[in-house]
Amino acid sequence: MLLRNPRSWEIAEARATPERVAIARRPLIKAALGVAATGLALPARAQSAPVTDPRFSPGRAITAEADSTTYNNYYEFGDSKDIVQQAQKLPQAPWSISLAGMVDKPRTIALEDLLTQVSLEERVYRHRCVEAWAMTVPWTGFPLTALLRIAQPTASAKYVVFETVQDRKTMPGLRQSWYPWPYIEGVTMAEAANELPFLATGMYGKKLPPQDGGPIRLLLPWKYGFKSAKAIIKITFTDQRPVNFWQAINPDEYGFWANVNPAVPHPRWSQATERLLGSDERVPTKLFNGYGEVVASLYTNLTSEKLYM
Ligand SMILES: Nc1nc2c(c(=O)[nH]1)N[C@H]1C(S)=C(S)[C@@H](COP(=O)(O)O)O[C@H]1N2
Ligand SMILES: [Mo]
Repeated sequence: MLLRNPRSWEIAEARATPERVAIARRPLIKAALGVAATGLALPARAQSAPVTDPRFSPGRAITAEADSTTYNNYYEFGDSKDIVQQAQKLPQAPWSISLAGMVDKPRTIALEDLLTQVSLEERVYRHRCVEAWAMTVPWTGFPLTALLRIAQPTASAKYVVFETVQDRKTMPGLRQSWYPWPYIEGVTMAEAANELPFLATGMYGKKLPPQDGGPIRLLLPWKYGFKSAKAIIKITFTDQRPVNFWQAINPDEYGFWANVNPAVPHPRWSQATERLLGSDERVPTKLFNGYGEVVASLYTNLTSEKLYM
């Protein structure tokens, strides 16, 4: 685990650690005490479960797995929230990802090979959909920065573009030809190099289920949820700003940056509050979804851009 100075958005762990994660960590604490008491050294890799990084304590309760894994946005499977059953049909293996465009060596890498080159960790992130529902989920995966080290983008690359699989056999939504398939999303290289972007292969300590983007999806927790593309098969480095899926559909309502901001309403609804999946409680939405301390500096010189839609 990386050690860094705590930031002000990291609240005291004792207060913030959700029960599930706290329980998961207990054997580790015991193991550490065991070392102190007996003087026995534990093998360095004594525990194989990913280490939970306390810096990503969410400050709110974790959404019940039964809620976050049954209420989904995944237009390839249809435009309802109830796509779980259909999504089970999407094959999850074998899976590979193309590293394309402005990289030292364009190539396709098997997901299992990619996973031998990164170390998995657990992060609890808040997720805020542009539709104003929100969830809090423990994800397993690795930081996008680890993928950047593997892909080796060239100095000309300015953007990273993520592309979702198009599986015509299992994804009925692809037949709706007015949508600009494939689903693509993108961020700037500066955003990609930030510590928050995360590639998830698991949630709640289990394999990432297909309805939530299995076998591998992006998470950009300070941006509206549509930026967090699912089922990624291609990552392209380019000097051209991509037109993402929702921006292509409706550029008056959805843009490239899509940073969460409660003060900037969607043209058709307020973004001031959000509804927590499960309890349906409404809570105030925060600028950058509460991650401003980590990401706000990315935007200080971009005042002429539409950063919040
Ligand atoms: N490929 C793909 N990725 C996608 C979407 C989608 O329709 N297709 N929906 C996005 C939206 S709008 C949200 S809010 C999140 C929802 O993730 P979840 O279903 O795991 O909660 O996925 C995002 N990623
Ligand atoms: Mo969303």
